[in-house]
Amino acid sequence: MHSPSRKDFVSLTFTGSGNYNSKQWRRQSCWRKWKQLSRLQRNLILFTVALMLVCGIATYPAVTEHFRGLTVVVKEDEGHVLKPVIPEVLPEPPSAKPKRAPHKRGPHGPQNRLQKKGTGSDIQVEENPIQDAKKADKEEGEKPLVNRRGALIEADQATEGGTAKEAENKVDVPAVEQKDHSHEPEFDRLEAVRDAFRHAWKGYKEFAWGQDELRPISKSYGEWFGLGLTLIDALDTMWILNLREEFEEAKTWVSTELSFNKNVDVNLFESTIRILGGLLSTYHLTGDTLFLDKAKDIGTRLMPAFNTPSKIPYSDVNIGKGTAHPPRWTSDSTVAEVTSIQLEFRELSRLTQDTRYRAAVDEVMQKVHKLEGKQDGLVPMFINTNSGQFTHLGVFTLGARADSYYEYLLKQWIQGGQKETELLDDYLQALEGVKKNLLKKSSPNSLTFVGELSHGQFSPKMDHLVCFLPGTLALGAHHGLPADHMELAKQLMETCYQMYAQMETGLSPEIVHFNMHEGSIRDVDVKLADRHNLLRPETVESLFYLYRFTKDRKYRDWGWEILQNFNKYTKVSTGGYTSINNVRDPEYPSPRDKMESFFLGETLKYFYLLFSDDPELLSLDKYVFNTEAHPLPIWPSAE
Ligand code: DMJ
Repeated sequence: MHSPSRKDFVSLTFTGSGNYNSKQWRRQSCWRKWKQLSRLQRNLILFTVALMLVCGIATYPAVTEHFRGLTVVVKEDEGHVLKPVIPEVLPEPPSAKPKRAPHKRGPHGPQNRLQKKGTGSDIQVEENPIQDAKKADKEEGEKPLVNRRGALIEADQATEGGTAKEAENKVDVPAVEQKDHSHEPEFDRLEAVRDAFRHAWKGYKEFAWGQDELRPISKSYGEWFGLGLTLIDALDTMWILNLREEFEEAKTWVSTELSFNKNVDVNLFESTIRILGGLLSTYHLTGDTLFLDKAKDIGTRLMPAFNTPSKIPYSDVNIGKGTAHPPRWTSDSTVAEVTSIQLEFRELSRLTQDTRYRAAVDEVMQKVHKLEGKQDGLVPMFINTNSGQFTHLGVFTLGARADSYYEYLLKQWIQGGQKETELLDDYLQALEGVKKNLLKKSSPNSLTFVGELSHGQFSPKMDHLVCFLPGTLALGAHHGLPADHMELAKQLMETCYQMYAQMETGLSPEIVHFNMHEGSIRDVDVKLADRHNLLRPETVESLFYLYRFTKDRKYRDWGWEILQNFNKYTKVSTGGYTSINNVRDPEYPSPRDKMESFFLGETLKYFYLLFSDDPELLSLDKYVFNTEAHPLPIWPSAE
């Protein structure tokens, strides 16, 4: 705002006759002014101009690097040369190539059919680097497996000073064992995941230590909550991948630097799933009460969010001041956000014997259960914190803003020992709603997909976020829900894989639109604005569930392809991985300069679990993963 006394105006000076715009007039006038200056003034101006020129030349490469995604590479024989970041991503070490087991069933289905047809599709199958990689893999063939680093993995199971036993609030959950995986047929793939984690961690450690997110291209960081988000999100991944040194460093940071007594606004959902969830699962895996204490601290600080007229929580909390508020522009909260914090707060109550956390989140579920405005069990995307009613009625999606509502219905039922039938009923009904309203087939390859509904109008739009669904369906079937859930899971898994395989980089965009008209050339269209990939986990997550339950190796091979493509197109040579803007341009995928915390918290963890042959490594009969891939125990049946 301007102060009242200030006036903005444009001053125009008319020079009467003569063309003041003419070059000659300007040249003469400048020269006259120059001559009028003293010698000292002239020297000063000349010196400043020279200085600016020198600075400009010196900083030019750094500036252009930032804007063009280039990085300076020093080669011994060539001096400094500029290379695009993405081609400069580190190549896979040859030994990390997949060693195919003799019974391997390679990727098949619509993608292969597309290749054979040779239609006018704009997917350049022949020139596709993924296809080339596949060919190379085939040639490498069925070589015997060689364990490269077997001896390096230690089965050290010690937890920090046996503190779990000394804890005030004793919990009888055994710390997860660290096993030697070197004998496993997938050992090289596991090592590739560990390498990827180390590379991501290297960037984070060097340029963003203790900050929320790494910006790997500019070698800097971004702050969201100012709470070391990536570090906390990654704690249990490091434990599971047996990266003990990295884990210990991070733990020291948690114990000495992490403080929640900060005047910052945090998003209730994001900090619950990433921070509270990450701390609780790390406590369970390690038995170290440091993490439980921190979990209790953040959980308590988030509680003011529930002080609303309706008891539907606000989206934001100031964890230092203990105040909460909705976003500035509305008093609505997002349905997925208020219904996907339950696993964490319920577990916090169980561990602390303080019932307030669970009471708050259970009340939300009970309210949502009874609400009007659902369609066949499908929920709208917004809920008002004053009235407690759904708003923006008539729009239904399994993507952004609704996705994890469905996931948490099932997972809470599993967590609580399968007793809370309301949750199960809502889940089953919602799935019927999906089948009736949102499930369709694409053309030409009949891929089953989940679209969206807006006031009765179907849209064939599917977010990558929806790819959590195959995994959730499979998990339900594993826990005794109808077998057709598993059939649907397999079909949707194929679709999610195709969302990667049909792209030129082999990486899925954020959103696709499926073709439904007969005679379409290809199944998937991607709008210009939707071509980004944020290193999201959902497809890898589902591949993990599908492999665990079916043991069909194709799911691992699909995951392996995806990991290689992350390495090819998103790995930044100086450390870290970056989200990209364009999955359709393998020449220049256009780095976005951000590594999301869930890449370490979820994506890499699910890759590792997908390739691990140890069904006891986070058994799905003992653990349930929160929506940020943090495993929490399934409660013993007595509770
Ligand atoms: C994560 O924070 C969680 O998986 C959430 O449920 C959805 N968004 C991201 C990952 O895509």
